Amino acid sequence: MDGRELVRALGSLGTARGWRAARAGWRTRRIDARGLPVRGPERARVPGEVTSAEPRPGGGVVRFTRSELMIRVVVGGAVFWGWDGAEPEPSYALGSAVPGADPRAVLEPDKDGGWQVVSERVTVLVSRHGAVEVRTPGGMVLRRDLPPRWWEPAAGVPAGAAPAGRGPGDGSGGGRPRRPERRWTLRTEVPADARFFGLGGRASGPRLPDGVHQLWNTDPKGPFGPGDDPLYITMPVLLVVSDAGTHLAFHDNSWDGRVTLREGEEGAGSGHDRPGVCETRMEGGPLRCWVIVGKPSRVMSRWARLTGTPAVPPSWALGPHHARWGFGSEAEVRRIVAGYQERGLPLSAVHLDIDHYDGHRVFTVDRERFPALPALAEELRQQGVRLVSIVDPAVKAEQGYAVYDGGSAAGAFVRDWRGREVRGVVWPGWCAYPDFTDPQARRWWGGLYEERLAQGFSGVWHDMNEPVSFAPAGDRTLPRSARHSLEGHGGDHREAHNVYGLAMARAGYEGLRSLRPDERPFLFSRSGWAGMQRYGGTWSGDVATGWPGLRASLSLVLGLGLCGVPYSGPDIGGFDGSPSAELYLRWFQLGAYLPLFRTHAAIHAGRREPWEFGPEVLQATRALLAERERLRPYWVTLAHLARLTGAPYVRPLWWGAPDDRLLRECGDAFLLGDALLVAPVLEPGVERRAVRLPRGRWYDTATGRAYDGPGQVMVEAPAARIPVLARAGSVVPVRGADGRLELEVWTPVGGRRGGGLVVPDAGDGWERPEVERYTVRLTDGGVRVRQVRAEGSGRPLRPVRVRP
Ligand code: NBV
Repeated sequence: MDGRELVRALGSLGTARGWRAARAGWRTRRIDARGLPVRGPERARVPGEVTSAEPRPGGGVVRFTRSELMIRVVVGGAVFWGWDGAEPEPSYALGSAVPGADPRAVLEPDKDGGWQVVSERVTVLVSRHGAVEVRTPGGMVLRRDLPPRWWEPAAGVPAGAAPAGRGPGDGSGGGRPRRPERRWTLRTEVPADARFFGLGGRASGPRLPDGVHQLWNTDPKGPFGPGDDPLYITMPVLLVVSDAGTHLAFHDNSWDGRVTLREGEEGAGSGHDRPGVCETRMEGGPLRCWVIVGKPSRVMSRWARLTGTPAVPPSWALGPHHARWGFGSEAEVRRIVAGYQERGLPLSAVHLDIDHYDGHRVFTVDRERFPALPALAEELRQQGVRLVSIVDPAVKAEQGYAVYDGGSAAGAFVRDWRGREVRGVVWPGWCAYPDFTDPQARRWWGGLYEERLAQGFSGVWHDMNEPVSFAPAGDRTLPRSARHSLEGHGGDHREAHNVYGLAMARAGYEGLRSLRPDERPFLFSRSGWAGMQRYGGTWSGDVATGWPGLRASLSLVLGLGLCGVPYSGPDIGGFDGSPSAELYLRWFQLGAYLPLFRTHAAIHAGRREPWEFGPEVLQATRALLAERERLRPYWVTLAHLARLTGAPYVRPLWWGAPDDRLLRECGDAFLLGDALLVAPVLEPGVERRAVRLPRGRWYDTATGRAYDGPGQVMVEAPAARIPVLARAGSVVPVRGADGRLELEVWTPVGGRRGGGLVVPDAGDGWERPEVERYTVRLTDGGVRVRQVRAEGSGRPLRPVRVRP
């Protein structure tokens, strides 16, 4: 416990909740002391020498004296490898249709006594001692995994034996597991110039710094900044970008772990390159990995194919949201909505936090403060404003409370090794936790959303699902020995923890889908794991108010996008305290160009309404809100393109040019789709800022001034403006003055073609709108825009406006 923690721990003892939390922490330790396997002396094991190999579809199995490795290239080019019997499934990350083996990929001996699988997109080489190298078809080395190392009880465990928690008596029932899991370590070398991205939502990025990155979803116990790691969403998904190529590596393993990164150095020591190193250590679970190689767009499209395409939010969710912990009453909600309307500020949604619950009980309403929620919801809906509800997983353990009684009767709550319901402490006091890894519990939970729909809510916001149980110190979550179903395989919280939020999202999403089959659910979740995009998005969590928090907001959104989770955004203004007018405005400017555009703050924090910061801020936010609405068709297009191609809406500048080293370093600007480059101001007192441009011509959308990339330029960024540049030749669908979709076309450079895709809004149901394709050319007669159709290209049917 560090000093800060100790002070906080002692302070919390002064309240009833603090005492309960202290008891919960103590109970957790006691339960774990008896419920976790005892770790005795261990010894390290490596695979040994290669002995034989056996071809199988897409690759084959290579055997070593003490281990075996299976390699499979699947259709589309992703590579899977797994040690000691690990297969792609079962997996929480993978979508419903895991691609089949690519029959053209064949295992064959290589000249050094090892084996190789050559496929169209990638070559995998396995050395005699179990090192695995991934190369491009041109022979460039993208990564080299050294032979892995396992730690196992010194007494010896046969290679490939079933891990703990899988045998009879070791499942979700009870009893101490027979023996500990095998921990493992894998050291990977990457090119000296490689840069690392991803690992879930990280506050210090998007280029990940050297050092240790934990893989354990964590509520950081208060507002966080760039130095805090880990946060709510961790995932073993790493994107590695180097001159040799880009690849994504995913260790499909939800156990507690850590990734230690060290960037390499070119020409280090006697002129040799020092490779970059990534060391992955996991406390248990399978040693298996997916590797996807190619251009960033291709990598992300394969990743979406593997883990499922991102849910498309309903169009209204792409508009502005206003949230607040502590509205406290219907009257206050009305006051806020009226405040927007009176000032001509568009608003799409209002979010109600835990203060609208009855005594913090999930799926209830405080009837004194919110006596007629369905009527309020309807009234707001008439005004074009939706209501979104927070949903916490912890259920007050109180007999007579229908949700608790129902969950208990359904056997839906997590139990300890003795078979008793696990208790934790959250807002309502002592709570039980649904086991979302149990399909039956998910069904039960999903049905509860009927109550939310009946209250008039249009979407849900999952919170506290790391999951959190308050404790004055240490890990604020369930005991690691707590039992989980894990889809019937049985296991404990060490394996279930990181997928808890993901499984809760699944429960909510599937519940909403079956309750309201004609509408796409709107769901976003604080915690999650690889694959969570199938069910919805996320948000920053409690980002600290301050300039570092503003920077962290962008890092989170970019990093999550590269892990396949494209819909997210920060609490505009930060979660705690009171931002200055300048900071609030700069945050609002950034938020207006991120997928989830939402102001939010803690119960005792200062105001976050745009009119609370003076007339200049109000005027500037009004313009931003109007621009967000004007760009709504572009946002709808980006949401559908994320579904179709896996490309995040918000992309790093190196997206189209991963070999541009200067762009790889650049974390203070981003691409919004193919057309726009957004350069937010992330520091105080700035009037102009440097922007690094990718290749091509870029127009400042405010002044029309053209800049040619690659290179760095200075652009004007006075307080009221966020620099946004448009790529020459791009087509941006916008909402015209009459509300119809128009094409804003940015003049291409002479002799170069441009173009773009547009996906019209087909409502909030499941209809798949047709993608429109446009080409743009600069001819003697001016800018020529054509729509490409099956029967040949022709004039676009939509109005066109050429800019600048
Ligand atoms: O429900 C209250 C808050 C919520 O406003 C916030 O957005 C979440 O990240 N919640 C955390 C729980 C309490 C945090 C101190």
